Amino acid sequence: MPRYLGIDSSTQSCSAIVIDTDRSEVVLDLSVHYGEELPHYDSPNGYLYPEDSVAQHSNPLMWVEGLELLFARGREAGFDWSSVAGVACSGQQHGSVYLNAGYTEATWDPAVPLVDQVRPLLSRATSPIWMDSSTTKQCEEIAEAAGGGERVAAVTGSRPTERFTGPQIRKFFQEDPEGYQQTARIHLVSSFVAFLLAGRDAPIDYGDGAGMNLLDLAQGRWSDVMLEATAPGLGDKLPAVVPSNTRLGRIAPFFVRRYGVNESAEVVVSSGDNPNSLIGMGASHPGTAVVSLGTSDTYFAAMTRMQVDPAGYGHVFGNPAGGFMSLICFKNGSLTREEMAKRFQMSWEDFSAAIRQTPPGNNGNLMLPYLFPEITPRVLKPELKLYGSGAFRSWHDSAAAVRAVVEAQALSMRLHSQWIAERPQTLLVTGGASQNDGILQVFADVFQAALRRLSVTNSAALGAALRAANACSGIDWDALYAEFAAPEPGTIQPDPDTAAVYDRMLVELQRRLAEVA
Ligand code: XUL
Repeated sequence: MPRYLGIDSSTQSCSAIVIDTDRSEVVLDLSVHYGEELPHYDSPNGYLYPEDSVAQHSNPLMWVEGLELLFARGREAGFDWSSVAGVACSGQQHGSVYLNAGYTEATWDPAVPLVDQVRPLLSRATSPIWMDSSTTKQCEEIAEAAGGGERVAAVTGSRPTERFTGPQIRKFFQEDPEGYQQTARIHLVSSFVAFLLAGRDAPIDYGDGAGMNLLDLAQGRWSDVMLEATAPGLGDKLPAVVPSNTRLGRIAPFFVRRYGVNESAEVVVSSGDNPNSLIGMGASHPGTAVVSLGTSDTYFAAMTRMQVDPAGYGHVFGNPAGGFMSLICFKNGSLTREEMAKRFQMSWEDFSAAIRQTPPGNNGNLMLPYLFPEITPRVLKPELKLYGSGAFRSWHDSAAAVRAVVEAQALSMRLHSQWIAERPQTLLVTGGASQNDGILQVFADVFQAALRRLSVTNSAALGAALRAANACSGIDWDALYAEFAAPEPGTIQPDPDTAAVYDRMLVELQRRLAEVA
């Protein structure tokens, strides 16, 4: 039975993809939007507090109900769940779920909705998620106790970071010591879903575990120093940490009885959405980097040897295919590009044309493109700052302004990914803006790398399905990528004549950033 299920429990929705490895086909692709389909959780976008709140939580029961709904939807659509041989999950990174000691006794009763069986097991009603940045104090305390931010980065792959699970756990321990005391198990969103599927305790993998500021990434085990710096008795509350291809055994009988899943279907350990996406985009080998041009822009790539960003912006996670991966997040992505298009009333065709009309290097015009506070590099007072000709600086040169925003974004991405030893020969691009040829040519020239577009849309769920196939049947990554994650035909080649221009511009950008960041 060569069918494998990947489930992604993400911020706004959860989704399921089933791949058939014999037919090289995706045979099921569905999703449940929390805000629309589970309105009783009062979370139109999947979280509970207003968008601009520093604290951000979700109701973990919404994730449980969403998961069951996926199985129900599949059955309603006539999908035969008994054809699935293995399942793996992906979860939004960093979010955490808190269970009391009752979790050890949990055996899901097929006659009762899962959500009603999980409710009494929660020791904390809500789950902090990756959008929460309320733990600056805890990050400072952890850094202090563990020998400084750089030391923490050297061990865990990231400096203490507000949204990461360790600082969030510390905050819970400080604000609700009794709740912390009653917590017997702390899961990540991803391992929580594996716990639901397996119906018994589930470990955390190196991919998602690295997003906690708790894992000794090089050693592949929880770091005693980090556990101690975070909260008392934390080691006992965390599941085991294991490689990303670990099989956890059969799916819980609950899913067999209620939805007709095959009783011998195996559950594979979960991972985070970014590590899963690395797989779903076929990018787990060093030399290929993924550039995702979305609401935020992200850059991620496999790395063979663990290295950390000396500037402290980038993160290192476990690569599910072995080794490590980098992840760098730039907050000023599409919304900042859109601001330019709006300001000059341009369509995306006009936007592309503006880039074509202007030369690489933009006649010396340069922009610092910070419409919003930026995390890479840290810019707290956002501003669109212009340097260059008078017409450009007074916003009278629309074509130059458009090129400037894209060049600055691409150059900043190159600059802030330089700490990764492997230079990419190929960039795989995805996300809304990857449809724009003008934008892509700038990225190819700035990086002096060939660009290929990816057509995969739900890379996290697909990556989970590919991980299930790899772990359960041993099909190797290259064979899976060729069938399910091949980039679109055609390559955008860099123009070698632009290399020197962008080398110079990179130095100029760095100089300007030093003035504001
Ligand atoms: C990564 C991060 C986000 C979430 C989104 O560090 O915070 O990409 O994983 O789900």
